[in-house]
Amino acid sequence: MAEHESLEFGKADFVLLDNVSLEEFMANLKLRFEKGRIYTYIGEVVVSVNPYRAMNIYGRDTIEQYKGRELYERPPHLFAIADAAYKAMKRRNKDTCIVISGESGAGKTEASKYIMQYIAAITNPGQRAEVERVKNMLLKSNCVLEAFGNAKTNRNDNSSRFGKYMDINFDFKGDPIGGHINNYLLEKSRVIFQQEGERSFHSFYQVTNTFQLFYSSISLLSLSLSQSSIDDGGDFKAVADAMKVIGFTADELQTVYKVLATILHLGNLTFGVDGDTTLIENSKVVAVIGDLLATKEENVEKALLYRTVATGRDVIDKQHTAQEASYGRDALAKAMYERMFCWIVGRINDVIEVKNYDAKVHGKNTVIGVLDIYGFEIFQNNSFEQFCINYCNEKLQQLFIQLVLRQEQEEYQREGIPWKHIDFFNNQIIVDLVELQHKGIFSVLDEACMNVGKVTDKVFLQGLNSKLANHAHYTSRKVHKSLEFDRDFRVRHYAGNVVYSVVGFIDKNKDTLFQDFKRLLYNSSNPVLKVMWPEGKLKITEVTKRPLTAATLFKNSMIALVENLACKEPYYVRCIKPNDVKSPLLFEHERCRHQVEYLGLLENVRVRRAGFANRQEYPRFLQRYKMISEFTWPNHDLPSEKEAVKKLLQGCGFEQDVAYGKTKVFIRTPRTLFCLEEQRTEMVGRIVLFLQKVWRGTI
Ligand code: AOV
Ligand code: MG
Repeated sequence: MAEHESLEFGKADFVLLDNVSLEEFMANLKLRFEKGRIYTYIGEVVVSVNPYRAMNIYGRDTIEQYKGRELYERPPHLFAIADAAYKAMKRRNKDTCIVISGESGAGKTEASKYIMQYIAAITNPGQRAEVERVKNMLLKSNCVLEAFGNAKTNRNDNSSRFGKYMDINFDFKGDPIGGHINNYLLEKSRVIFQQEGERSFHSFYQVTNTFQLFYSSISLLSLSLSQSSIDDGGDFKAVADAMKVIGFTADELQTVYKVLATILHLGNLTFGVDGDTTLIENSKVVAVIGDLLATKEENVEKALLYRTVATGRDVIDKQHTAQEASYGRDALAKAMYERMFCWIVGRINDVIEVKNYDAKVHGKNTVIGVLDIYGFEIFQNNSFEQFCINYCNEKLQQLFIQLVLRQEQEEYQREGIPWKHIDFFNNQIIVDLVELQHKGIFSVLDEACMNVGKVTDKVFLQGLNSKLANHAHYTSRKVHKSLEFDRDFRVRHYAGNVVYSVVGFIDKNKDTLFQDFKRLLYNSSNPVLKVMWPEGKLKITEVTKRPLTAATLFKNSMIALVENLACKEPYYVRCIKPNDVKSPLLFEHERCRHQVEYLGLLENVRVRRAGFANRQEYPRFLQRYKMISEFTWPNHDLPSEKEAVKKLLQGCGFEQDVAYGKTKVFIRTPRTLFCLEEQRTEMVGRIVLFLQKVWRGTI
């Protein structure tokens, strides 16, 4: 139970609700939101509601209040969770991770930044220069990655369009000595297409603004730009400064701008035909691109219009149709952006990677991982990217189910306490629907892509229908006439139904980029650009292997991510989006209820309570409550602290409501904790009164 919070703000921990019902849960959540208490616990899980306004709760003074404290000593806060993860890591030498989940716009990215800021603020009391450098890099990396990996969507003005997992490494003193970022599937299709009301990646607007390019002359960028919430010009400077601090050279920065400019120019290229010949209609653009890419104009033109193919022993140049050329142009634009993004992540990793650390001398270096992914999303039109993003969220929900249950179970086992099972909706069935070998949607997609001859999205849909028509979480128009279009299929996700259009699935999964482009970029005389395209050095005859599909790569990366998280001690932040209009005042009951349900928060409370609402290590418990028992105040003469706690609780009549583990006392109902707290408050009052009298000499 968190101290310093009166009931006027509702219950600081949902475990303390009188009845665990949806109504009470919602009432408490709403009350707290309205009172500006955006964080509430479920045991050690933080439930966070996006306030959509600046809160004065992240400053230095607040950090000081949480530093080194136990979770229950202060009102619920992200800082408390960050501190718990940090303490577990430091005290018990454990690798920990903080998993932040919730749908798009719920506040994950903001939370991850506050958590990193907190960790940076509480470490390195000795002010070691190298540690300060590392901290600065870690913090600065956020701004850079957001510029290139975030965009305005219809759900969030600063939506993460890539998944991010960041490890922070600590030395034996508990100071950060480095880190590593893993990035997951960037939504690169955004480079060439944005839904109505959305924008491309922030980086494009930052450069166009700064270099005074005219939006109207750039066909790739949507025109819906009146964004008071985004200051592109100001951000440009901040990003450039951050990149310089991280160590990007002037040449590297220039190359980044050139890549962005190239992509924008590519968007203006159009193709036509003259008899049998495909040609570029606005060839002036080609010269500009050649210039930007430090390569010859004719090389650019050739790569855009021809494809080198090996037929037996011969190598020939095959001309594209106008349609193929447009496809190639788009693929090039997307690939250049994605490559550059991965290269930026790689460059950041170069500078933050742990160096000169000898575990034999200094002891194990431990890790806190922070996971901030793209949240579950449903748009008007959902494609391959949404499918991947939503699958990623399914995986994390599955992990939550497993770990939250497993953790409880393991703790009871470890402490020798019997455990009672609580049912969850287990979304494993949906995870399987997507990723199962041979039968899952990804497998069907890969199979369709392997077909020789003309592979169409329709073939893929037929494959789905023949394999999955009877699946409880799959529907298509063939099975269910309520779907609007033939091209659609619907998945019943844990967080809601999503209708996906199969259009583009095959192309996006194959993710073909003609080898000619890779060679073009590899042969650039700009060395920075060249290193982004190492495989361009292969000759046409050397390229034979079929690359893994986008779906398979993503699936493998998700499986690896989950394995990595599962072997760390997890801490959870569950973010809730209060409304769809970014209002700080509106608590839309239905929207919130839906999230509470699919996140499994009520079950989370039940599990926590069916077990025990509260658990504390014996010494700590005794320290707090010893004044309420004559057996323990001011000191006890019992053989152990465990015995002393037993005696204390027997004396108060709470024997029925508690269990004694090996190192902790477990308290079943919150009421017991209340009573203990009440008695403590009363005794503390009496003791203070007594001492005052002693000081005044009246006793
Ligand atoms: P997300 O990361 O969960 O969405 P963000 O963290 O980007 O969501 O939050 C969306 C917006 O909500 C931010 O840009 C802020 O305006 C506001 N916000 C969130 N948390 C806070 C907070 N603690 N205090 C004040 N404002 C906040 V996505 O990346 O789209 O899944 O893909
Ligand atoms: Mg985000």
